[in-house]
Amino acid sequence: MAQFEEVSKKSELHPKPVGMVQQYGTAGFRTHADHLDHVMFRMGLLAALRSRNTKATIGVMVTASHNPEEDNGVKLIDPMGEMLTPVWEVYATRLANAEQDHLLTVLEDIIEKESIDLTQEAHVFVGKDTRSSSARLSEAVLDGVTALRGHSKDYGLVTTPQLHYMVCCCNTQGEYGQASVEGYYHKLLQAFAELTKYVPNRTDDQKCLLVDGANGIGALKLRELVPRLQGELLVSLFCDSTSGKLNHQCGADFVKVQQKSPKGIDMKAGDRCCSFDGDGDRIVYYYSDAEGHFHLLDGDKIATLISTFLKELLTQAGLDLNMAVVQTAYANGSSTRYLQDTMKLIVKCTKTGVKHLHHVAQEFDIGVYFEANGHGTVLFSKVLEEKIRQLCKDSDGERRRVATLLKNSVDLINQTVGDAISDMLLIEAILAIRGMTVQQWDAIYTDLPNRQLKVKVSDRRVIETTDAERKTVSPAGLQEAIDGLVEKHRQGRSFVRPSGTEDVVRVYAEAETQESADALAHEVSLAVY
Ligand code: NG1
Ligand code: ZN
Repeated sequence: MAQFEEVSKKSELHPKPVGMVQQYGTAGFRTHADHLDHVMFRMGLLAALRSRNTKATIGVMVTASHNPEEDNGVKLIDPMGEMLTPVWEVYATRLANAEQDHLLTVLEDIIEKESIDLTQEAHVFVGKDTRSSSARLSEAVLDGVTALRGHSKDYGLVTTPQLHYMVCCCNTQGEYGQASVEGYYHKLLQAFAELTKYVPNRTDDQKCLLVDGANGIGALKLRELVPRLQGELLVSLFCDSTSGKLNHQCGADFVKVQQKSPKGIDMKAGDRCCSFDGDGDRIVYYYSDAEGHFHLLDGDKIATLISTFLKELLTQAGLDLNMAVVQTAYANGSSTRYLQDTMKLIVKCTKTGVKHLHHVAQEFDIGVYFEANGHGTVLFSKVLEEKIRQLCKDSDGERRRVATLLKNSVDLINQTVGDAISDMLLIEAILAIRGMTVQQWDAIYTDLPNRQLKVKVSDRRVIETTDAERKTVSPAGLQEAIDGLVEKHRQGRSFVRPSGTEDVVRVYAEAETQESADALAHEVSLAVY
């Protein structure tokens, strides 16, 4: 036990309130910041173990993304920049919930199960968002790493995808890029400049983009990046954290769920706008038309724009490779139909949570995945990356131009996880290359009107789902009731599922008209009670 003396001593400084139970969910641990100190310390311990277990650097990000300022959370990042593997999510939950006098027993159990050699070195990267609680909570993580004699590097204020990028760079010995914020900017800026280099005659109006930074870390980082875009993109930054509250009436989640523009943005008809979320891993676009109607371009529209662009390039380059778009049940029915029927792309549906989408996207040469809420990215197989590299070297003329566009698209995309900054630059580059306005992008297909609602129930876990969360299996009779309600609405579709991040049941409905979608969502909510 002598080897755990420091853990015992330090854990007394981060005591667990007796009886408190939390779960490592789709977004790690997430709750009111006052309940997280012991969880943070223990995630520092776990990261030091995971690092020894994988013989690689592990990341720990302190953030609660789009949740209100008072909340916070923590997620672990695995060696290639991906989400923590499921077995270790179970360890995370057990470690977080161990009562004070059981902590060492649970720790030893994990060490034994995974045959961890404590004499190995451990390396952990830590990052945090701009919440007022993030500074002290990330200190608790660092305490945990040190207590198990791990080495830590504190990146301070970074977006979630920036930390994922650092971890991946470090574990691939710089092959993915330099593991610094500067290295991240350098890679993205270079790829963006190359992509937009030959786009002729764009007016300032076409280069203008209004960005809502959700009063968070994304705004802070954009302020560093924008002056270096060399006038290729003219960004007006709103909700930039100088006055407003994080995620309050702004940010990607607010815009997506409320289907309206954020408070504080000064948008005129036709202006191209986008919103980040609180940790910079989600993005949605929007504009308002001459009649003042709000138009949202969510993750589904983004996936369509990107996959159409890449598919065309692949065809022009003569590369015959498999490509798929991965969605969740929240994807608008029109987007699925367009991708399948018009674009002839493979479309897959998975459970909510990016780790599920990421996993399926890895099965293809190009896997474009986006949640409707704007969280997503594109994955390229190693085989494809190599073919593109070869083509850049061996071809000339038009084929070489296309191969170079593909290469720079690969470099611009953060393949580790959804990234608002990287996605934004890619979207802007595609619109520029295709000479497309936001209205033309929006017109690719028309969304079915839809509505999302939250229902508070006494125990949301009684709802169990199947078929990528599109059907319920319990409680008995609920699915039949939903089917009966859906039948009454033209083009109706609806499903319910327990949220993994909030204590609510989420209801989704879409139908031919907004009135019909609203009515269906309301009727299904009543069936859930
Ligand atoms: P839950 O609370 O499980 O619905 C939400 C989002 C997910 C994902 C996670 C993690 C919706 C409907 N759900 O999950 O897509 O982003 O948060 O942040 O947007
Ligand atoms: Zn987020």
